[in-house]
Amino acid sequence: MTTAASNLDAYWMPFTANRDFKANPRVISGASGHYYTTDDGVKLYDTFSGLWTSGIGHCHPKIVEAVQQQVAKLDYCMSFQVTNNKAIELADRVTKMAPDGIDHCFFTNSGSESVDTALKIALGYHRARGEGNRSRLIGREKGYHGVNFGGMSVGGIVPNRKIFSTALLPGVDHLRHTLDIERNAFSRGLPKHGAELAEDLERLCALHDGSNIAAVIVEPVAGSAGVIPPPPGYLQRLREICDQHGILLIFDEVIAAFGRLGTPFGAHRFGVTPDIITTAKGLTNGVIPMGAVLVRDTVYDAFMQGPPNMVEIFHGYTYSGHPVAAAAGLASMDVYEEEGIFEQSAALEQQFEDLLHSFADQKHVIDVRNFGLMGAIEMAPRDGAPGARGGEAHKKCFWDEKLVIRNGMDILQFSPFLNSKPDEMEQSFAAVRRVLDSIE
Ligand code: PXG
Ligand code: PLP
Repeated sequence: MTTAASNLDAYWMPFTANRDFKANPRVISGASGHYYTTDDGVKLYDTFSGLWTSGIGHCHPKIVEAVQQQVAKLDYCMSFQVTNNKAIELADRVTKMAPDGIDHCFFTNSGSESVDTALKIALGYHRARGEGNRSRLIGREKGYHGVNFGGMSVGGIVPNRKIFSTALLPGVDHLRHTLDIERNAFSRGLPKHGAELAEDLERLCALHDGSNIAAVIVEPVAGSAGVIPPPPGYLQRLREICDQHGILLIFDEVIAAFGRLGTPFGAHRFGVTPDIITTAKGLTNGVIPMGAVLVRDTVYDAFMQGPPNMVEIFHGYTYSGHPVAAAAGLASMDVYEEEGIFEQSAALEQQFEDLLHSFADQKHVIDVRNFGLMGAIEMAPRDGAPGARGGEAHKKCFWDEKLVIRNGMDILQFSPFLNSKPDEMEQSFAAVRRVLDSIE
């Protein structure tokens, strides 16, 4: 790569082994469609749609044009007590795409901000209804809800929490995770066993009394922890228990929304409607940072009381509903609809599942999991060196096969484009196979 090493030192990279990276930097400077390019013109195939973000592909002309036009017309305007036309339009558009009953949209700038916003909305909702005692929040082990204090507290990925353990929110409990390799290894789609784990919520209601619990937050399919689809009936059961106890159900759809599961939202795919949905990533196809929290009428309406000249929720970001981000969002919605992106995603699911499961007999592989266009190949860790195999696979794919893949420790994750070309998807997995063949 031609980027001068001296330029690199100032940059403290997120979720990256900085020293290892800087010894051998992997720097992208361009992208088009399904490929990245480096400074020196090397073309790489992207197997992860950015970071689960860019399902339509990179630099889609329609989104690029919308952003260019918007930035020249209205670059920014105050977001509190004034707004811009594009934010209004996007809120309307996204809520129309959302499940029935989810009719209001609060903008943020990322998934992490969406999650912290959703948790605050949940607490405010109960308080507005005179149930301020409902303050407990329930997450799930292995959940990822971003890195801000609220999302980290309800999250369940140990290294993300470990060094901040004294600063986590009080009053948070976790359901057990549903990953059960012993019983469910190599399941295609939803795993058979584990629906009973939803009863953990009943146990927590019995312990604290359900009337003290504000909200439960789960990813419909856990993403970051290595693609953990729910057992059939699990999400339905969470919904039932929440209804019985007056608890809000939050689906964190930062990954699942906008076609990743072949439907507009994960909620559609599972036929379960939560009270609040958090999104980001695919909202703008990753082009401009933006997130959104979508809420039911009942939640919004609970805030709309008291003197009408008073702010109803003392919360918001300088860049909430940013006009350039909203323009990127609107163009993304156009492309999703005009190009039938969600239908394309659904049509690719079987091929993707078959390709992933062809790794079942590969050495080191102990599980393969998939649902929609989310997939993972889990390798056993090398003795005394957890994460080494996954890290080597990532680097070998990059350097030897011109393929960008994502690994979380020894789990390889795949998030193909929603409009992937079948032959390119096949070739990319053939390359991954060559790499895994070469890893001890
Ligand atoms: N919730 C969920 C369900 C996510 O997947 C976030 C919240 C946080 O979003 P921001 O925009 O603040 O990063 C996410 C983000 C991975 C990976 O390797 C996944 C995410 C981010 C980085 C890596 O799976 N998801
Ligand atoms: N810190 C300071 C000093 C600020 O003035 C602001 C916003 O005005 C923030 C943090 C929050 O920034 P944002 O609204 O971009 O999240």
